[in-house]
Amino acid sequence: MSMTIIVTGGAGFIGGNFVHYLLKKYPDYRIVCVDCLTYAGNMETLAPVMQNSNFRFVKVDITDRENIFKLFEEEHPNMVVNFAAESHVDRSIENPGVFLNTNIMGTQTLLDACRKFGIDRYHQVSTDEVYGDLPLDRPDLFFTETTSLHTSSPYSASKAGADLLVQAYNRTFKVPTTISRCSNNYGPYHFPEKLIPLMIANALNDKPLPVYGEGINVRDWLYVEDHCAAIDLILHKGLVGEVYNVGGHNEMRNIDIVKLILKHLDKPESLITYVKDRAGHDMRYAIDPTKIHNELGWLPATKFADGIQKTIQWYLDNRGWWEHIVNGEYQNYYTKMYGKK
Ligand code: NAD
Ligand code: TDX
Repeated sequence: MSMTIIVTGGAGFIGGNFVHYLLKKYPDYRIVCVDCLTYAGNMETLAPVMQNSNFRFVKVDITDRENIFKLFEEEHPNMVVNFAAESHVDRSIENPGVFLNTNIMGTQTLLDACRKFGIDRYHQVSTDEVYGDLPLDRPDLFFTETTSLHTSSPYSASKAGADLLVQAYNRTFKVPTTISRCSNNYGPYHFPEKLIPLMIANALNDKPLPVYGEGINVRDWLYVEDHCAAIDLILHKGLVGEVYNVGGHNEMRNIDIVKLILKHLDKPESLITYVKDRAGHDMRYAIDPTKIHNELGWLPATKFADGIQKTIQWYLDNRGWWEHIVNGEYQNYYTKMYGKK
C-alpha cells in the first residue's frame, strides 16, 4: 500500500537516518520531511535523497500552526512521525524556554493538525529520560512502560510533557497515537555535541576529551538503525494508544566508551580531561524492551562492537560533514559551554 508519511526533524540525527531507512525500504511511499533547520538540522544529511521524486523537504517550524495546517491540507498524510525536538540536555540547562516551546507546543500543533485533518497514526518519538534515572548499585532495575515519569532536566520534563499531551489527545480526541521511548542512540549523522560523536571528533583533532564528573554514569546504547526498525514496526504493527520502550540491553559507563573510541583511533588516554559534572546528571538509564520484543518481534540487529566500529569509520569517511559543523557556529557554543568547566 502506498502512503504519505510526514517525518518531522528529518534533517537531524535520528530523523535523517529514518528518512533514509524509509525511502530504501518502501520505495513507493511518499516521505515529506518537515524541519526548521535549527543548529542541529543539516541539509547535508538529506543531500543523498533530495532528488528522489518520492521525497519532499519543507522548511517549517512545527510550532507554526498556519503553515503546518497548510501542509496537512496539501499532503493529506496517512502518518506523522515526530522527531523534531530540542534534544541536548546541556542546552536545556542553559535555556529551557525553547525546549518547552518546540517539544511541547510543537507537539500540540501537530496533534491539532492530525485532529483537524484526520490521520491513521501519529507517532511520538520520546526518550527513556522521561523515567528519570536508576541507581548504579541496583543493576536489577530497568525502565518498563509502567515506570512512573520522574524527570531531571528541562529537556526530559519537556519530553514527558509532550508524552502526556499525546496520551491526552488519544483519550479525549481519539487521535490514533503511539509513543516510543528509546535509549541513547549512536551512528552516522550524529551531531558532534553528543558524547560519542564529540569524542570521535575531538580525538581525531587531538583535542581534550571532556568527561563529566568521574565518567561513571551509565547509558544504554542502541545503533540508530535499530531504533528506525523499531519505529517502523510500531507504525505498521503497533497498537494505537500504546507506549513501547526501545533499547538493546547495552549499558556502558561513559568513561569506558571514551577509552574504547581512543583505542579504535589509536590515540592516547592522556587526551581524557575530567570536567565539572552536568547539573542534575542522571546516573543510569536501562530499558526493559520485553514488550516490543514479545508483541512486535523487535530485536536489535547491531552489536555494540560492530556498531561503534561502523560509526567511527563513518566519521573517518565523512570528515566534511562534521568538520563543517565543528568549524562553524558550533565553535561559539563549545567555547561557552566548556570554557567555564
Ligand atoms: P537532533 O537534535 O539531532 O535533531 C532534531 C531535529 O529537529 C533537527 O533537524 C532540528 O532542526 C529539528 N527541529 C528542532 N526544532 C524544530 C522545530 N521547532 N520545528 C521543526 N524542526 C525542528 O535530535 P535527535 O538526536 O535526532 O533526536 C530526535 C528525536 O529523538 C527527539 O525527539 C529526541 O528527543 C528523541 N530521542 C533521541 C535520542 C538520542 O539518543 N539522540 C534517544 C531517544 C529519543
Ligand atoms: O562532553 C560530554 N561529556 C560527557 O561526559 C558530553 C556531551 C556528555 N557526557 C556524558 C553525559 C551523559 O552521561 O555522556 C553521557 C551522554 O551524554 P549525551 O550524549 O549528551 O546524551 P544524554 O544526555 O544521555 O541524552 C541523549 O540520550 C537520550 C540524547 O541527547 C537525548 O536526546 C536522548 O533523549
